[in-house]
Amino acid sequence: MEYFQLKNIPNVKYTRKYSDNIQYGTAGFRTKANALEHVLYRMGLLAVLRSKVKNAAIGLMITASHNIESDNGVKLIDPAGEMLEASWERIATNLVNVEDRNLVSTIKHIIKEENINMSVDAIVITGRDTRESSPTLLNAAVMGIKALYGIVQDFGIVTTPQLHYLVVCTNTKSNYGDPTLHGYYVKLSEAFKYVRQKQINNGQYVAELLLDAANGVGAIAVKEFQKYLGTTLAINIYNDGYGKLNFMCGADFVKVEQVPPVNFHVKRNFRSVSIDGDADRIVYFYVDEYEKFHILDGDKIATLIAEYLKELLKESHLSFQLGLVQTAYANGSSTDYILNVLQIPAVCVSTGIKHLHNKALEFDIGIYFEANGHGTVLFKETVIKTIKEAVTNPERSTNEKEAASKLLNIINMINQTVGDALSDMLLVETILHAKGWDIMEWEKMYDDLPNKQIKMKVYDKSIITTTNVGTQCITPEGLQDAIDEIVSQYKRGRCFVRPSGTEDIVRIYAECENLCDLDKLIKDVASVVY
Ligand code: NG1
Ligand code: ZN
Repeated sequence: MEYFQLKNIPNVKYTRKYSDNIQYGTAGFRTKANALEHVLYRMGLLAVLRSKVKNAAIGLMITASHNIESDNGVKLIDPAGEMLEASWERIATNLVNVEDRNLVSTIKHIIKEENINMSVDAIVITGRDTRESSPTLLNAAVMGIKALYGIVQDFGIVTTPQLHYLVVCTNTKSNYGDPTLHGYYVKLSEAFKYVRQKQINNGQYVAELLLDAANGVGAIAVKEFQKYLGTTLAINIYNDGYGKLNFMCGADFVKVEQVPPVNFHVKRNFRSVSIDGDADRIVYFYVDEYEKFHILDGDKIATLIAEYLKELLKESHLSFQLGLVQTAYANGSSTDYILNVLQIPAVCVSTGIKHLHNKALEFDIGIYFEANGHGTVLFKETVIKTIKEAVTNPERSTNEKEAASKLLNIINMINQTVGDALSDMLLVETILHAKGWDIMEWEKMYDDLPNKQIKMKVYDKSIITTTNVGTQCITPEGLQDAIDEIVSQYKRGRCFVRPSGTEDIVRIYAECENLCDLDKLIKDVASVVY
């Protein structure tokens, strides 16, 4: 393409109206929705360039996940479902922040530097959450995509994991699944129903749960799932879209506040779940007969999955290298359990799904979960091939073949393209069903250390910089020493401070052996952050 065809760029409607710089952060660009139109237009342009470079379809998702309704955001999804490559995050940040008069020259520069063949067709697969601002932002992105002659395949309102799935299926030409929403629901629900077969309840396990959908897109997806699941799982949905998005509900609220969501009919000792605003996170919880709240978070989900996979591998006499990837927000007890009881390697990486996903790819079977409930399991192609062979191998015993067949169905139930609240829910339900467990039985796997997370507004969060997967402050000088001094006074104490990559706040996480010490520990640390 000759450069003169860039003459309609920038589009007058989408000029840069804000002078503040914005960063491609933990999950793309996120800020107040009304400051994002030019960002979406430019990300549309960039998605086309990325698609041409990779000669594959690229995803563009409009969401701000668990953030408040007035925020919004955008992220690009690479061809195999991964988050955008780090070097392109820098390109994106630069492109979004340049002056309008430098936009064309910046595009030309990217084309030259990345050696982009502009004659290659570009496909951008778009999706959005239920936020009021999302349609306007989608229009801006589409204008950007069309300005560089890209092809738009819009799937409308979808969950973030559904969009990852659609990108992967489009690029792998049906190897992973059918690139439609129907294909997504069929793939996951058929595998779920097959494992359960005719026996819907088992032991203490009852096939019914309460679900808080955060008033987000997850409510739409769950209702759709219900059609495919039939009577195999009864899901009672609360916060299904009529209330305010993520307001006192959803997985982030329940995990951080450690209380049930609003507008939720709590049933004592009853299995309940909360998903977040774009349905990529899930936590389980229940309230006991003494009104005590119990949370079973991403760590508990990861350990449950790891233990079950280990059992199935043993039963099928298959041997693969299992690994579990966490972040520093993982409860210390979960890491001890993984290392000492499950005897599986546990690796800690920086916050943000891309770090977990990339690390998990290093194992034959890599399980990754953030404590907030965002995670999935990745199986190497060679592993899947071996399991498939085991299912039909006449030299194997019936037991071995059955275990291998269960493994295969579990693989089909998992959205390997990214953490997916609904796929994770089907997986947890399958495991609890297989074990005949209720939620109390599952909780007994290990006891969480008392823990707390708070958000702090500071004048400028960029003053705090960190190292060692976000657990040690480098600046401001002296801050880490002060934190270490406080933490050393608490038994099994651990506390760290890092600036959020998705909100204009600083996060403080603390855990220690005694619940009665926890508030003091976190308050003392908060007082030195000011
Ligand atoms: P930040 O805001 O950078 O802490 C949060 C979550 C991440 C990840 C992203 C994207 C915590 C402590 N942090 O990132 O794990 O999920 O949002 O949604 O939960
Ligand atoms: Zn989310």
